[in-house]
Amino acid sequence: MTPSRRRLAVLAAATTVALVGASAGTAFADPPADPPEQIRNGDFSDGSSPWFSYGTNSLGVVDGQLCATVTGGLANPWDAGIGHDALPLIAGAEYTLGFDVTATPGGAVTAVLQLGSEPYTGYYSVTAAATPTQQRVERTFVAPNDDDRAQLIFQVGGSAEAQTICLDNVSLRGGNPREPYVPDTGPRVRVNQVGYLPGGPKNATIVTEATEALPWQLQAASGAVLAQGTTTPRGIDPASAENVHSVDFSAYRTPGRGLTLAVDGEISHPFDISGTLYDQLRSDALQFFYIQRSGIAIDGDLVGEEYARPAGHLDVPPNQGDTDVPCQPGVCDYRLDVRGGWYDAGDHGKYVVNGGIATYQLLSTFERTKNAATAGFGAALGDGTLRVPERDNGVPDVLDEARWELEFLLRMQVPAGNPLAGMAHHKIHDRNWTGLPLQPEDDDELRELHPPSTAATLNLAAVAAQCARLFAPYDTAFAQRCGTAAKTAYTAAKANPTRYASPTDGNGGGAYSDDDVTDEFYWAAVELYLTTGERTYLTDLTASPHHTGDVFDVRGFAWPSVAALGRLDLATVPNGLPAAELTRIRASVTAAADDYLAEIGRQAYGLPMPGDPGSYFWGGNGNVINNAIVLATAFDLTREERYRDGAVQTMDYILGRNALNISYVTGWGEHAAKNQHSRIFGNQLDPSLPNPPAGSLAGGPNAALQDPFAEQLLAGCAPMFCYVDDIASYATNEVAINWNSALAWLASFLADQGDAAAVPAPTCAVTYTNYGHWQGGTGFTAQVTIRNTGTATVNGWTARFAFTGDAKVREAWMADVTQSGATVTAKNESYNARINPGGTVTFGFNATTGGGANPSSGLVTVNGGACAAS
Ligand code: 9MR
Ligand code: 9MR
Repeated sequence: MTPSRRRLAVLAAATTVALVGASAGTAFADPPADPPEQIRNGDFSDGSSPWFSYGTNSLGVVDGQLCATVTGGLANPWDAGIGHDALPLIAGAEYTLGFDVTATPGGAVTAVLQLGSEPYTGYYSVTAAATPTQQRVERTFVAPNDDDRAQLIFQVGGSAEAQTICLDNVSLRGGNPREPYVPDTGPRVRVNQVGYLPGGPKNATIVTEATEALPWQLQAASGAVLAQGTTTPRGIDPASAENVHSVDFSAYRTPGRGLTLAVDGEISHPFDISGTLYDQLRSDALQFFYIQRSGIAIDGDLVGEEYARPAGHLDVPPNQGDTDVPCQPGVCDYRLDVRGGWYDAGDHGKYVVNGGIATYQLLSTFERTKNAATAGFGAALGDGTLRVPERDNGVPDVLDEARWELEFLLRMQVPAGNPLAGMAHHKIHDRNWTGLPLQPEDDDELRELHPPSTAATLNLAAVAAQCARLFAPYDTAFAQRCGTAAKTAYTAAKANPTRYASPTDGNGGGAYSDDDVTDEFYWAAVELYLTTGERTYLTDLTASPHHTGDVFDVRGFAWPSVAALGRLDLATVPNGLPAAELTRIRASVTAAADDYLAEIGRQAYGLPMPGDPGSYFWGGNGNVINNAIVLATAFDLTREERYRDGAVQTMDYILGRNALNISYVTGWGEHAAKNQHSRIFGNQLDPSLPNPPAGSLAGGPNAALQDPFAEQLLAGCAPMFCYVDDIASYATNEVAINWNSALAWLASFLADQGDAAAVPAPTCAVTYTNYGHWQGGTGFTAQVTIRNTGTATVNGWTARFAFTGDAKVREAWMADVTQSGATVTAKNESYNARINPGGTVTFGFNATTGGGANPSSGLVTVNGGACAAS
């Protein structure tokens, strides 16, 4: 029996029980005079959200009513339904359920209040004989159980004929006034529960009534006092509406474990001071992607048996996808094999726009290792560093992981010979929303391709272009496939520049609509330019308003606003822009970073995000981290420590220095989120399932309260409190690939900082001279000169740099040169090991290339230290 059949059989039995068990008028408590409304958007004035359907052919608002069409001849009433989740029921309290209903031509509609997951225990139900003439049904009953997340389903299946069913003015009033929800915020001293880097900033926030400075003590695990001082009163923090003080104990730099901060009679959660805090977070955050993979069995030997599961969506029943997927009716007449990729989030949908930014950030995590002085050419991200099936294949594992999604994104491209060839379908997902929990292999919904969109096409163009340059050293055929797809997509997007995904196409999957794709055009042009060096992309990117516009919003960037991705890459990936242009672009990154630092200074919790409700939105943790990525990039560009400090402080917020005293990353910190909304990691609903794996980031506080659970629980919350670690709250507490990709990038940066010691002044300067391409363009000759600008004699040297694309050293002189991937390592010969202060050595090489941009390397290190370019 498939899980959904099991669920429906139980539901049928429960319905009968509920009809017998519930009767009106036996209230145990006096109903309040004005009983509260529990249903959200019951008059559908706000579209169809948060309503959903299953087993129907369509769901939408028509003339102000919520209407669904249902196929005739479904075996059971419960084979199709329209529903609302997260209704709070209080045992013994009285409720009135009311709704207007029509059915055309006419049939039974049963409203069932039930447990929202297996065994779908029924609490109450009522059946209406619905006709084309609207009738109002209203019943009063007493709830038999407590349930914070009850589900209301209108069962609309089982008629012999197809039906159109419409609902209006759905209402569930009743319940005693609820106790206001008071989250457990633990000790009033808020710290980064994971810890602090020895040489980095160390800040904490204290919630207190006190208005005068208070003494603080940093304590060892033994209780011994390691440092002390006084707090800085900060007044009422607008984001949390609490009176707070801050503490800066940065001056204490000694590594230790289990430290605490004591202030105002409270002791913080324990934390470490260590230079290796983030090494494991880097791999945990990246490991999330393997566990989210579609179309492959997850291997328990790699990630632990609790996360092992069969492959999802390979057309093994009851799955209906993803190897031969039709379009939504009327959208196309072909079918595509779109297997693979990652599940986007807590749902089983796969969306090209969000897959785009997530893939970009994994690829960028890798690309940074070629251009950032602290990233050491990627040893920590190399082959064999992650627990993925492709480990030990000679390709860095983070690239293997990104490729899993890249292959899916390429499959979403409309094949040649079809209308809109070269564009990418916006998304593929279930026709109807499924319930929670649900393992991918158990999903029996029809999967459909949604119309191609310009935004999706440009996401494909951008990341396929990145793919082309980054995979070139490892897999020429794949890199070329990416390069061709990128160009084809870009051309198709230019021919179809305004095909927007519909904001109302959101049943069974997220809409991911976006009606401004100028930023996607800019990003794609940048990536294509960086990869190919071709003038046509340079012309386009230069003409974009985003090339000179302010792309670094104070509230961060995310999937709908990607101009920042282009700007960051122009600033960091070597390219042929004129020096003055590069200077301007890099200055725009540092200017944005300065703004974020100023914001960090204003926020008592030290995050780079303003404190108003508009700054706390769906997935805001991703935007907060993306602002830290701008700070980190500013550090990579300038090596100015204040930018690194800003990135560290942002992580403090994510890992516990916040009003809820919670780490938003599963498994990290004393008190961490663990019930994120996910069909796979449904432990809160089914204890036999795991929680999300360590390293899973929650979306975070969302003052707009966009799911019914958060809305009923958190009404009136101050912005930073608008979060609940409950699986029902998808608008505050989901996992998603684009948030985890941001976390992975930042964790990797922080891991690279080690102790965060003072940045050493360079003791070398290099000149990298490319003498130009040979005739026929098959290669080039280059020379590197290293000058010792320090005061000590260098005795033996190893220089490193990386090519941007496919270049391969063929032969070298005056150094012993080897190459791994794009990274070139040059060691001195016996005769030129010594470089006196002020002296120089030079080596040269011939390299072959199949084409593409071939700018001078942006970073050369000597004996591990970054050299100044000269
Ligand atoms: O699980 C879905 C989550 O991934 C989405 O972010 C969210 C908004 O689109 O919707 C969730 O699905 C819910 C649906 O919208 C309404 N019915 C219940 C679904 C699960 O809670
Ligand atoms: O991250 C998305 C957020 O920016 C939107 O406001 C929200 C509502 O449209 O959707 C979020 O994305 C969800 C997607 O629609 C469906 N899969 C889960 C995503 C994360 O919640």
